[in-house]
Parts: sequence; C-alpha cells; structure tokens
Amino acid sequence: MQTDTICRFCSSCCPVVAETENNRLISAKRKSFLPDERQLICPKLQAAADIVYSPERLQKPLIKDGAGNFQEASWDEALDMVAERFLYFKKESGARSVCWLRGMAADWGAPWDYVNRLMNGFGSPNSIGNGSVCHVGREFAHTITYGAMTVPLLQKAKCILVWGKNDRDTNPMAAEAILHARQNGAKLIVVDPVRTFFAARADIWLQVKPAHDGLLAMAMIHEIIAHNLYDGDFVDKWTVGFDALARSAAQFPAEKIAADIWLDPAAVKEAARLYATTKPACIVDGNGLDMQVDAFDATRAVAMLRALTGNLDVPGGDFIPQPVAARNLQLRDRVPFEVKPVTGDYPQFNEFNATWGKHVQSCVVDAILDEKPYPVRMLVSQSGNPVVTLMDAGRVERALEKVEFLVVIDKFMTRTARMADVVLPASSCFEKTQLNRAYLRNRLVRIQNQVIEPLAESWPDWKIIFELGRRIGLDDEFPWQTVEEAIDYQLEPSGITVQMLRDNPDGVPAGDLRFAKHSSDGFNTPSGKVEFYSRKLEENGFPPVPFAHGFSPEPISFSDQKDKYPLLGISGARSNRFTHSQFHQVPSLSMNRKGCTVDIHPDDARTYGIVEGDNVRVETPRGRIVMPAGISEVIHPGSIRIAWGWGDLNPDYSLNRLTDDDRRNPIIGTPSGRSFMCRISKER
Ligand SMILES: Nc1nc2c(c(=O)[nH]1)N[C@H]1C(S)=C(S)[C@@H](COP(=O)(O)OP(=O)(O)OC[C@H]3O[C@@H](n4cnc5c(=O)[nH]c(N)nc54)[C@H](O)[C@@H]3O)O[C@H]1N2
Ligand SMILES: Nc1nc2c(c(=O)[nH]1)N[C@H]1C(S)=C(S)[C@@H](COP(=O)(O)OP(=O)(O)OC[C@H]3O[C@@H](n4cnc5c(=O)[nH]c(N)nc54)[C@H](O)[C@@H]3O)O[C@H]1N2
Ligand code: SF4
Ligand SMILES: [Mo]
Repeated sequence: MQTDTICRFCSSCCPVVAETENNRLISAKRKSFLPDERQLICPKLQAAADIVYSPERLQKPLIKDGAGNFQEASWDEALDMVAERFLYFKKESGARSVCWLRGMAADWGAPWDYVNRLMNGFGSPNSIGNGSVCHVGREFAHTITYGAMTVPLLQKAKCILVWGKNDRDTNPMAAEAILHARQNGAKLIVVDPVRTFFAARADIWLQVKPAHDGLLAMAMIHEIIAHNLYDGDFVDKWTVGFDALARSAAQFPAEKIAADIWLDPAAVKEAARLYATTKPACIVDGNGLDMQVDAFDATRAVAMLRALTGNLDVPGGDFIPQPVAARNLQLRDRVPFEVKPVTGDYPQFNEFNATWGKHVQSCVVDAILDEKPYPVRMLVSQSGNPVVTLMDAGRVERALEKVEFLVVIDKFMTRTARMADVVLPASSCFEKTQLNRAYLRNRLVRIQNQVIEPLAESWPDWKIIFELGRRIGLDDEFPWQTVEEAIDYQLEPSGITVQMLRDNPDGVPAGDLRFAKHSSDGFNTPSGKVEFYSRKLEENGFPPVPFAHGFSPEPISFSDQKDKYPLLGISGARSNRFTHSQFHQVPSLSMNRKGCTVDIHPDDARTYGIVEGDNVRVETPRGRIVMPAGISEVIHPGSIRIAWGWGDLNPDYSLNRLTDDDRRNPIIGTPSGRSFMCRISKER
C-alpha cells in the first residue's frame, strides 16, 4: 500500500510516499519536481525501514530504580510518576521550577504547540527550544527587518546567493531547485569557508573566514550603495534608515576588510555587483550564519541585501510567506506576567513571534547549575540529545547530573536518556499523524500521515503530551482523544480539515498566491516598511543598524588564547547519512564510521606530522576529543573541520566537548559554537 506523508527524520520535512505491507514499512520515496534520473538521493530515507525497525529502538517506558538500573514499566506507572513530580515541584518551588527542553526533532509544529499549551496551562513559562543555535535567531533577524522570514524562490531565480548553507547534504528539495535553476542559466555565488558541492560549482565562491559573515555582508552593502547598484525606487518608498545603513556600511569597505577575512577585495566587489545586477535574485541563508556570537547582526545585514536590491516578494526573489490562519494553541496568558522564563534576559527574542516560544537553551543549563535566575529542579527533554548537541557538553552533563528529576522522551537510548529517571519511548514519524510548523508557515498545508502502527509500546508525542496534560489537571485543555480532533481544532480558522488534507496529498492552499504584498499591506514592522534602522532595537539598547557600533573584535571562541590554541576549528560537516547525533547506530548508515574525521589541510598535516587515519587529539580550554584524521583541501590552511554528530556513539567524538557557552549574543543568546580556536596533536 502507498501512503502520502511527510518524512521527519530531519527538519527538511520532505513530502514522501511510503510503501507498506501488512502494517510494515517497506520503503519510502521522496516526491520531487525533477525526473527520477535527476533527483538527489537521501540515504536516511533509503534506510527508513532500518531506522524504524532498528533493534535499538526503545520499546517500553523505563523507570530508574534505586540502584540506577532501568526497569520496564507500564505507561500508567511512568506517566503517573512524571505527573506526580510535576505537581510536587510546583508545590515545593513553583511551576517555573519545572522546565521542558526541546530538540530539533520535536516536530516544528503542532507537538511544540501542545508542549507550550501543557507548560503554560501548568503555569511554567519554561518550555524552551534550541532555536538560538538553529534557525529561530535567524528568523528573528529577518522578521525585525521586514516582518517575516523570507522563502527563496529558487526555481525561477536568475542569481542565487547561498550563504552558509549546504543544501546538497541537508535539504535535497532545495538542492534540486538550485541545480534546476543553474541548468536554466542562473548565476551562483556561494559564501562558505568550506568548498562544498555548490561552492565547487559556483560562479563566485567566497571562502570567508568563519564567523566574519557580518563584515562581508556590510562590505557588499557598501559596494552596492557606493556604486548606485541598489533599487532606488524600492528604497525610497519602502525602507527606513537608508542613510544610517550607508554610514554603518562605509566603515567596512572591501579594500579595508577583505584580506582579514581571507578574501580578495575584487572578488567581494564582483560578488556584490553580480548579485545586485542580476534580477531576480534570491538568497539562501543557512545554519552557517547561526551558532556565531554575531549571528543576529550578520543575518540582518544579509537580509538587508535582499531589500536594497528590490528582490523582496518578487517571483524568483525572496518571498514574504503567507502564513496559514490557525488557532494559537499555546495559552500564553495562563502564565502570570510576573513569572519570567529562565530566558528572561532575552525578552525581545522571547516575544518576537506569538507561536515560536522561547529559545535560549543555554539558560536552562544556567538555571540548573547556577540556579540563576532561579533554580530549575525538574527537566523534561523531548526529542533532543542535549549532552551531545548543546554547546559546552561537559557543562550540560554536570547540569543533567544535578537536576533532581529528568524525563527523556526519545526513540533511542541516547546519552541524554541514559541519565534520565524516566524514559518514555516515542514513535517515529511514520508511526504518527502530525501537523508540522513548516506547513503552516506558508500557504500550502500538508499533513504528515501515520502509515504504520506505533512500534512496540511506543507512543506518538502528541499522545504522551495529551495524557500527561490530563494527569496534571489539564483535562479541559486537552479534551482531544485523537490527534485529528486537535488538528481540526487548530486549523478551523483556515477552513481546512484533516480530511481535506488527506484527500489532497499534494497540499491544500490557504488563499491565493500573492506577490508584492507590501504595495497593499505594507511590511509587518512597526513602520510598515523595511527597517534598515530599527527603533525597537535602539530603544532596548542594541545597535539600530547592523554593526553601527563596529564589528566584534573577536567573534571566534577562545581567540584570546591564540598562542595556546592556534588553529581555527569549524563545526561540520553534516553528512546526508545522519541528523545531528541520530542514526549513527544504524549499520547501513554508519558505514563503519565513514566520515568520522577531523579534516586537516595538507599544509597543516605536514606541519603536525599527521597522515590520513592517524588518531588526532583536538583540544580547547573546555575539553578534548580524539578522532581519525582526514586530509582535505576543502578547508583553508590554518583551519580544521570536525565531523558533526558522532558524540552519541562515542563521547571521544563529541564535538561539543570543545565548544564554548560562556559568551553569547546579547539579543538571541547564541554562543559561538560554530567556530573556535583549538590545538591538535597526534594521539599516541
Ligand atoms: N543530513 C542532515 N541534514 C540536516 C541536518 C543534519 O544534521 N543532517 N540537520 C537539519 C537542521 S536542524 C538544520 S539547522 C539544517 C542545517 O543545514 P545547513 O543550513 O545547510 O547547515 P550546515 O550544513 O551545518 O552548514 C552550512 C554551511 O555553513 C558553512 N559554514 C560554517 N561556518 C560558517 C561561517 O562562519 N560562515 C559561513 N558563511 N558559512 C559557514 C559550512 O561549511 C556548511 O557548508 O540541516 C537540516 N538537515
Ligand atoms: N557543535 C555543534 N553543535 C550543534 C550543531 C552543530 O552543527 N555543531 N547543530 C545544532 C543544530 S542546528 C541543532 S538543530 C541541534 C540539534 O540538537 P538535537 O535536537 O538535540 O539533535 P538530535 O541529535 O537530532 O536529537 C534529536 C533526538 O530526538 C529523537 N527523536 C527523533 N524523532 C523523534 C520523535 O518523533 N519524537 C521524540 N520524542 N524524539 C525523537 C532522536 O532519537 C534524537 O535522540 O544541535 C545543535 N548543535
Ligand atoms: S532530507 Fe531526507 S531525512 Fe530529511 S526530511 Fe527529507 S527525506 Fe527525510
Ligand atoms: Mo538545526
């Protein structure tokens, strides 16, 4: 039998067709607009059945006994225990002492709404996502500039600027669209410190020094303004703060900044010119911009390039999305105003969006370890593996050892789950129906359909939350017995129902496609225009224009200790066989640890006497790891690149044992986990 659904093995949310036989998943195929022979392969999807039926999947709820061993339990026993702890800590220390931490896989949609509903209904403001290192900080930077995060319309673009994104390995749908546009003659510019698949095929590849994107973007803005390459009509009618932006950008002309960020000034100018003069153009920005202390202003500057060149909301440019009308399920007003979240130091970021929620996960670790702004005593970690994926993993481990009660909801016994008091087994994406946030963002709604029954005694996340909610007294808030009822309730304002979505597997459009919406509606900013200059930021004590107060002298962690840590470490690469710490235990994907390497440039390898396959020790002031060396020219001499995500398999490979979480962006709380100074030596 074939069923249309959405794959959620990573955040790309690809529409797929699943093939099942007698309630068993056989295979799944990604839908694509390209003919079969031109489609890209996703190895994770190809291994879908290996993942779903992995012998390592959690089968039953587990409760840790007094001796520290897990014992199997019934759902009633496990949920009653978790509910009892919720109520106990609320009575002892207030609801805010209970925190819910969410990872990437928590389905950027309804289930996150359900968690917020449960936590707010309970009275705790602490449902915290990981968006300060992934996407949400970037979304805020777009939003403060022109009211929403844009969607690059790749297929029809004539020029594509890829900024810190490696779609070939992280998002095949987007990569196919880039390849298609390229075949139709689109120009391609790539900004990446690594020679990626697309960098190698670009018209211009800017091998920027990691963490210095802000400088590059400002130099490009300056070039465009100084040579009158901007869209004067659009700027006059639809922007505020142009002069202030021009002044800030004038601090950073290409001639002055390029050499320090590994670039040739002529290439920077050429890239600015090509981007500004080839219409329509779109920019794909990615996680290369996140996980840097300057992520907010760097992303704002990149966003401003779109507006300066008049590429906003035009076909082939950067589309302002048309969100789907849906109920806000989060019950935010149920938490008294004076009860602040642990992320209270980042009020702008907490509040910029009515449904995103809060996202500075580092603050959860602070609250447990340092008890600031107040102690968190109980933690639920859902669909995340924080001891591997949060910055400064050693600190996270200490926090999880300290927290008084830890619940983990996962599909696998991760390193985080091993530390838990209670482990609740979650069903995989093919075992549950769900509405994903990705499909509420922009017009075309699709549904993720359950295609097989939940494995063993696992439960879908929605069911875990509804049942737990009812056990902590939220019967009225969780009246739904099925997820379909909850989705119908949420989608009611749009007039779309689960049945309609099932009848239309390729999506139900919520409204007509419209371009240049600002001409009738304005932009969704305080001024109704694109804000090169943000009064809101200024009023809150932040630079109103990107880098108005100059550029960070040291955006890379541990730069003050360069003498001891002379090499620049880059966090990457993300292989298309994995999602973060996931799937390394699946033999068909692990492929005997293929790609688990520290990439070292041949020049540096010679200096350190290292050859391919040697075990290399990498150290920073936070910790050390040991991994085999890979000799590679895709990186710049003086930098190394460490394979991402292998830390769950073996803590020796745990990249975040090296990263820093002390210094954070003041607006979005992002630490500079992407780039850090380090040293290497041959492990004997
Ligand atoms: N296979 C796979 N796919 C995934 C995931 C996964 O783990 N595995 N994770 C999913 C998630 S949650 C996310 S957020 C996305 C992320 O997907 P992407 O946005 O593509 O992120 P990355 O591949 O981490 O990094 C993108 C590029 O940024 C470059 N980069 C590193 N530092 C810098 C810098 O300082 N400046 C610039 N300009 N570039 C830099 C890297 O070399 C890399 O080529 O992928 C999603 N898809
Ligand atoms: N150094 C460094 N650190 C990074 C990154 C990096 O590139 N370098 N990337 C960052 C980014 S972009 C992100 S998004 C984060 C990711 O951080 P995490 O979200 O913590 O990463 P994952 O390893 O994907 O963990 C997801 C967990 O959810 C489980 N899971 C999968 N599906 C489900 C489900 O349906 N329900 C439940 N309950 N559980 C499920 C998986 O088994 C897995 O254990 O890491 C960040 N940290
Ligand atoms: S890229 Fe692969 S793993 Fe990620 S959602 Fe798409 S098919 Fe699934
Ligand atoms: Mo992410």
